[in-house]
Formats: sequence, structure tokens, C-alpha cells
Amino acid sequence: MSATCEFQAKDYRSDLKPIWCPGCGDFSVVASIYRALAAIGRPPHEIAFVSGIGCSSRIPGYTTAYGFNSVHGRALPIAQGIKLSSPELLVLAAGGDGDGFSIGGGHIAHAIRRNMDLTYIVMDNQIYGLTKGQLSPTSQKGRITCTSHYGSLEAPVNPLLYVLAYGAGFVAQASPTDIAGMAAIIEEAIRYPGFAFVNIQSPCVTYGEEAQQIKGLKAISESLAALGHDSADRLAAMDLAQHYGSKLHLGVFYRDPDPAPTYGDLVRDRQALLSQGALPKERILDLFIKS
Ligand SMILES: Cc1ncc(C[n+]2csc(CCOP(=O)(O)OP(=O)(O)O)c2C)c(N)n1
Ligand code: SF4
Repeated sequence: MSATCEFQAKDYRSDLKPIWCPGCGDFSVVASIYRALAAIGRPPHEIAFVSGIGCSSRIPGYTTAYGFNSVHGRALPIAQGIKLSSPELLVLAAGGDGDGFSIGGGHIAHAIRRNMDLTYIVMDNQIYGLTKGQLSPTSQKGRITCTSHYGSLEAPVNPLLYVLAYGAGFVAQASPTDIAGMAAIIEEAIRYPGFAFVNIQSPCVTYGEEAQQIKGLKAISESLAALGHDSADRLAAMDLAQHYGSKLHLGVFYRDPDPAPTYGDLVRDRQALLSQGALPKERILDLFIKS
């Protein structure tokens, strides 16, 4: 790993011009990521940024980090593989609510229970943006879209409760209504030693509802810090997270005050014991012969 150097936000901005619709919330998200990475100061070549497929999943291409715009819903398995094989890299994964909580929803639980040391950013716009406005897993009940002409009959997934219930060590929410706050939250998430999740309410100006645009989001925003929330209290975090959809709580819901070892740490510890001869090697052979 290189020594920490001075970097500026512009050092993480690639030459590729974003093709998001003018006013899309994802512009502020990428700007916040540049700021967070500059504050951390790791050079771009020490960062791997993985996404799935969607408007939001274009994000790695707009940075100077190593990028992998992968397959719809598969950002997390790929990010985990990269982190395990190259633990020295800072690994970010990102995508939309459809990518993360619909097709890719099964992967989140396993990344969390392994406590993989990576940061997962979901740009939650309550719609499938790239494919032109279909119902997404976080769309509100009753929402009328081109795939729900008479209104959705399904209750939305609550991304905050979902990850808190699976035991994520760091859970936060941000929005373009507070760009400086969003950059600070992303920075804190990246610095957390373990799986960190940031849900970002990022308006889709083309297919999103009026209430989910900046003005509507501002009207329901509430800072967790101003509420006096204790981010070390998981149950208090779950209580607040229940208001997802009606209130927009911004800040850190939960930060494990005593972070558990990551999966990578445990693998390296076991390898060290094996190489010291502290564990019987026959058991490894047994494993291969039986499988
Ligand atoms: C396996 C697979 N299924 C479906 C699609 C089509 N598809 C591409 S993006 C997308 C959803 C995009 O919504 P979201 O993930 O919420 O991201 P957004 O575009 O809103 O940022 C879908 C269904 C695909 N590319 N691959
Ligand atoms: S369709 Fe929506 S999510 Fe996609 S770029 Fe446009 S505003 Fe952003």
C-alpha cells in the first residue's frame, strides 16, 4: 500500500462525460464520492469500483479508479472476489435499488454475514431508471408505472431495515439535499473496517415521482445527529429505520462500536496458523478428497 498523499476531488474524475439526464441525483453522488476519496487520499490505482447494470451503475466509469460495470445484480459477488484476492485494494460497490434489492438482493445478506471489508452504495430512486420506469423493489405501494398500470400491490423493501437485520456493521443514509453531508457519510463508510452500507435517496428526474424530487425529499429530511440518535445503538437504529419512505433520516444509523473481524482477516489468520503448522494439514486434504 502506498503512503497517503495529497489528492483533490478532480483526481478521481475520469474524462468520460456522464450521460445521465440533466438533474439526475446520481451527479451529486459521484461528486460526493470524489470528495470522500480525496479526503481518504488513496491513489486511484489502489481503488476498485464495481457496479451492476443500471443508470446508477455507470458510476465507476466516471471515476479514475479501476472500474467494473458488471452484470445486473452482481456487483457484490464480484466486489467480494476482488477484495479477497487483492486485500490491499480499497473496494467500492454501487448500483441502483433494483440492482441491489431485486435481482441482487440475495447477495447482500451473504456479504454482510461474512463482514467483507467493502463499501456498498445504493442509489435508491424507487424506480428502474435505465429500462425506462418500471416498478422497483423500493417503489411505494400504489405506485403507477408502465408495469403497474393500476398501482403496485406490493409493499416496498426497506433497505435500511434489511441490512440492519442482517447485522451490517455500518449503515447510513444520505441524499443530494445535503451534498457535504453525503460526502462525509461516504468517507466514514469507506473508513469503516468491514461491510458498510450507504442508502442514497437519489432522485430520478425522468421517471421518479414528484415527492421523491429534491423539494419533496427536503420536506421530509431530518438529521439523525440533530435528533440526538446514538449510532452505537442497533435497536434504536432499527426503530428509526422503520420510517423509511415517510421520513428521510440523514446520517449514520448504526456504526458498530467494536467492529468484528472481517472475512479477509479470518482467512489470513487461518492461513498463518496453517503455515506455522498449528493446524493439521490432513484436514485440508480430507476436504478435497471428500468433495
Ligand atoms: C439479468 C438482467 N436482467 C434484467 C436486465 C435489464 N435491466 C437493466 S438495468 C435494470 C434495472 C435498473 O434499475 P436500478 O437497478 O434500480 O438502477 P437505475 O437504472 O434506476 O439506476 C434492468 C431490469 C439486465 N440488464 N440483466
Ligand atoms: S432515467 Fe432517471 S436514473 Fe436514469 S439517468 Fe435519467 S434521471 Fe437518472
